[in-house]
Amino acid sequence: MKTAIITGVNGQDGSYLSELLLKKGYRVVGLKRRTSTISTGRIDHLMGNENFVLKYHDLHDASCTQRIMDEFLPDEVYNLAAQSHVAVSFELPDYTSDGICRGTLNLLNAVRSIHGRKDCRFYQASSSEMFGDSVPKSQAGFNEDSPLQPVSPYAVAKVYAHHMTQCYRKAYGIHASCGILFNHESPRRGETFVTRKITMAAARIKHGLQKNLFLGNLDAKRDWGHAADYVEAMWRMLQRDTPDDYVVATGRTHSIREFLTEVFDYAGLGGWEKYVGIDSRLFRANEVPYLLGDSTKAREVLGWEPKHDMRSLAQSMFRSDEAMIRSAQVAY
Ligand code: NAP
Ligand code: F7E
Repeated sequence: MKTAIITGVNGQDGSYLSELLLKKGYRVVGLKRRTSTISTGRIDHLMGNENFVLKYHDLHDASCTQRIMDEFLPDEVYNLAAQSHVAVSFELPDYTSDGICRGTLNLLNAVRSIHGRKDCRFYQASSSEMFGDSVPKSQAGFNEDSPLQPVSPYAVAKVYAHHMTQCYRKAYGIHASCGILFNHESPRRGETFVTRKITMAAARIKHGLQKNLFLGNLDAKRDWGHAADYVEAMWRMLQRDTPDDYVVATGRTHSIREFLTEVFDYAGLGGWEKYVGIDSRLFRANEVPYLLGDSTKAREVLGWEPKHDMRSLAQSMFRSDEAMIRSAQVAY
């Protein structure tokens, strides 16, 4: 039985990846940080599985990282933990950078320390935010060779972690791969990211629980896929004989405005303009205006393909949020 360690296990991607690996027969050691309120909603359904182990860990705690690595001698490590909100990273630049930079380095050092005792493979959650405000040279979008031009503390930190992972791969022969994932969402997406904010608001407006929705820049464009599809690509990267970096994306881009239209029309609410206001406080100090990913390499080398597009994603997120409201109404 293979053992995989997942940092940020209770996050959106951690929950889907845990499900995938447990189905494949892995023992999953999920790492979560201590929070003052319970934060296991996305993984509660896995707690009864005897192959699922939950341990406390924090990106900022190097000794804990090393101890866990020595205790479990994992076959695979997926580094998904991060303060992952771009807008928040402008308010918490030190905290965001420390966690992503130092936290990734702690993990790489811990993997290096067991190298030789164990063929341990490492996955780094790199991000399309690293392309920043640059313009793709090809119409197909950004690929693995596109220049990185980060414009937020979050993205700058992710570039550091990305390069450090490549550095440890070259210097020490560690099987370390970076997935440059474009935005991926799901019904489990955090409630302050724009897609989930929109689907939750539409469901609440439809059921009379909310009147308005306030958003920032509606013109930014994103290449949105489904998180369940994207964790499959992470796993495939670590099954290759050779470590490498891969862009994971749908190859389609849409504005926030288009996502709003899709959700509000699907909800039967008609034009979103009746409900949506613009709040200048939700604009960012720097914006990433346009993201489109060219995942040709992942498709050709990993045999990976996304199953969802923006439309099916938006609709499934709305349905899930509406179902939650309906079940709450029945309960009360
Ligand atoms: P997420 O839902 O925000 O999950 C992040 C996880 O990291 C949570 O479990 C969080 O714990 C944990 N975490 C935060 N700070 C930590 C710390 N100091 N120590 C230990 N754990 C900590 O993010 P996601 O969408 O699943 O994304 C997974 C990874 O992929 C992240 O690294 C993100 O930056 C990256 N990424 C995401 C996307 C995307 O579109 N989703 C695209 C590219 C890259 P709490 O629940 O306690 O906060
Ligand atoms: O913003 C605009 C905002 O916060 C998307 C993270 O997973 O993907 C994610 O980062 C766009 C931006 O995601 C609101 O200005 C307008 O242009 O949903 P988001 P993100 O910043 O793209 C990347 C790939 C990651 O790696 C990150 O971890 O939507 N926008 N109005 C808004 N965004 C938010 N959050 N809230 C608004 O009210």
